[in-house]
Amino acid sequence: MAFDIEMIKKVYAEMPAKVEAARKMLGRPLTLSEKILFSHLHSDQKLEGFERGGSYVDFAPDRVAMQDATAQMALLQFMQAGRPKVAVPSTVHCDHLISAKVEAKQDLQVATTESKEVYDFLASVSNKYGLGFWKPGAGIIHQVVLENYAFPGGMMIGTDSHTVNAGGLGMLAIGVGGADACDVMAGLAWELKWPKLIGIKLKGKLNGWTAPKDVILKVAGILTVKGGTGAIVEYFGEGATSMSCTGKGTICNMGAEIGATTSTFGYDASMSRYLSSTGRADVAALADAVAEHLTADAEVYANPEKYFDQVIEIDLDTLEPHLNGPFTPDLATPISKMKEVAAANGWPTKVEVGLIGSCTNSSYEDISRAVSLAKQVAQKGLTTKAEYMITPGSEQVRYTIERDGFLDVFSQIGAKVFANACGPCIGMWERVGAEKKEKNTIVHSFNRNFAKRADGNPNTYAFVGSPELVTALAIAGDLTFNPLTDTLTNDKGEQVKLDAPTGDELPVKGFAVEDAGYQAPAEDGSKVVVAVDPASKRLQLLDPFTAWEGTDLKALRLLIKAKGKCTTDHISMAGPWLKFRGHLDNISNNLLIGAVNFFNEKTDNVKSQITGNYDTVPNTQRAYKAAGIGTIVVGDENYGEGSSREHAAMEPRHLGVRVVLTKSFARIHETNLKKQGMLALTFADKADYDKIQEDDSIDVIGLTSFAPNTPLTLVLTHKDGTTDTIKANHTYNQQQIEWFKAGGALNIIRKQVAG
Ligand code: MIC
Ligand code: SF4
Repeated sequence: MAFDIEMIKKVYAEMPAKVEAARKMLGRPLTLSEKILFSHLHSDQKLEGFERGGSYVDFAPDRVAMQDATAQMALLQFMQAGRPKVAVPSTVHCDHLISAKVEAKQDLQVATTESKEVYDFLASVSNKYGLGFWKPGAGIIHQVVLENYAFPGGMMIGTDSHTVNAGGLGMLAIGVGGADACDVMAGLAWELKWPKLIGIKLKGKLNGWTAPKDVILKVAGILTVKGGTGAIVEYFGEGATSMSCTGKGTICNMGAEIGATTSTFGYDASMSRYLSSTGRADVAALADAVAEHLTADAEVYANPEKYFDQVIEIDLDTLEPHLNGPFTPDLATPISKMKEVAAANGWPTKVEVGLIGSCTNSSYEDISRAVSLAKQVAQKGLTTKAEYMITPGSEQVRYTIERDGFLDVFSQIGAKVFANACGPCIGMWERVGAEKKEKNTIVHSFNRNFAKRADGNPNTYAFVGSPELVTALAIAGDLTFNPLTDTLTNDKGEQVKLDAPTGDELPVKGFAVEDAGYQAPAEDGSKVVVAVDPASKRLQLLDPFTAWEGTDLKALRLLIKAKGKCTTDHISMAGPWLKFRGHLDNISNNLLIGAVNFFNEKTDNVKSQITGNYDTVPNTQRAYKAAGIGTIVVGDENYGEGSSREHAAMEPRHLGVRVVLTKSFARIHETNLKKQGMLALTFADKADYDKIQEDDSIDVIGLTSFAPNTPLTLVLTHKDGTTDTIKANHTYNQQQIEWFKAGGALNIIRKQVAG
């Protein structure tokens, strides 16, 4: 039986009436996204015709998921909220803290010793407050959620940007910071700006070498890393219904890379098959009974232009396999053009390593299709030129592919199988020789390829492709190899072609697993004690941040003016720093160390206005803090793109940064800053970015009358005594202004829950 089946029954029982009420109120057919949004309004939220991209709306999500690297902060905050138990079904997944070094078993053992304190903390908090706990080795959060918890028409939030993966099962699943998760677990409403809607019609059917991944690689090329901001992407058409459920998951997963709030697909037979094969025929039967509400009204998909803000059409019959990269997931190149493009850009074309798996692409189907290529190596007398590595998404997938002989086939081409965890996808790859910083190319089926992300080497050129294409390129050892047209030389000196991949959507013999790695919480958790050692280097209980002083902010110093791409990986790096995710003061030592200083083009090297000398960003900021001087961080476009990690907002808050002023923000990061009581502002005139000078002292005027839709004024006093006055916009609503005044949202929740 499925987890939380009573909750799912309740959602479906209430859905028809809620959908009908919304349809009547709007007087028009509804998209699937609207049906799910309207049927999850919080009970205190009045039903009205919300403005897309305008209205802030309160929702009541069905569930919460957290992974170990973000759960620590989310749960440390939850512990302050004063509730005995979580208000909605919630789970914790241990996946981010496991390094990929030797192979699964050994690596897992190292992690469970190294991170014992953190795992024990997460297990005992889960036990106490009623959360399901998935042990290290159980799998990657999004795969485990898809296999166990996601359900069509549901709404969930998760403290990871790729929570959106569950859109593959027809959910609205949204990535948030830990403070948002804390609200929902505490029984409060969750607020989101009513999203815009992008409709993507998939014409034709996938065939040959083309995979679901290529759909999202193509979409990323069209929309870029910013194009989905504030929008839900809804896929439909023949290409959607003819694709597997896990393939849909891949597409939704990587929707995070276009900044989309989330992506989703209407309920169809592929989802029903997936639910049944993962032991949830009961959920499939319930979904079948309300199927008409789990997809858009027919008129919507017949005339999408009338109902979506933007419509994109992709023809799967002619879609080519793509490779996106390097250094950004939206630089899309069809494989047939790679020869030319790589030569023009000077990208190294020898593929050193091919990596498949991760939360994005580790379904049974993905692996079986990759296996069909690996088998051809022996059959055709080839040798695999690059190293090849696999990170299975869950123990259930791993166990099943081992049973079905796939791991044996992979081992024949020299593959290494890492633990069911994030590993190389998040810098937890102890790659031999990475410290030499050599220029080199890798290909992987993950979702992100920002600089240094996989192995810490800034000169690793990482390209994202489908598991099938990654496997073919690893066999060829060449980035420009086009398996559709090119041949390889075999051991007899003959020219051979790889046959197009084939595979099974789901295991013919069904999924199997011995120990899935789940631990249920105690019935009565009140006696469970959660201990945090005050001397711990990895965990630190939180102190509330101080409230706003009630005045304008005067004489803030510029900490850094970041140039160009500044993702959450630049603001709060992962890899070796993941171990401090539960210790705010220690992790603050990575504050903005990856950001490029506009004035000297260096990373982690900024001028201190106290000493006039250059030092690291954390040292400089700690000196300002000690001197009681507030500071400001200035950023470029889409600042905070990427992860949901709220550390990127809590670190500057903890160290005394008061304002982050940018040309634009990524959604989750902007909310995280607001939640932690920071001022997140944008230039009213983007050209004013150029007016910010290295020695500026900056006043923020207008805070005593801080109000929604009213810009603030910034006065920049330059070193030579001249000044510039500029306008800064913000998107704070009244509630969010209260967070700012209270010094952070948590200070308010604490009062609400106590009262
Ligand atoms: C990522 O893919 O960047 C991560 C690591 O999963 C993050 C979460 C984190 O920083 O802990 C994400 O995507 O939100
Ligand atoms: Fe883990 Fe990578 Fe997925 Fe993030 S994107 S959850 S790091 S596997």
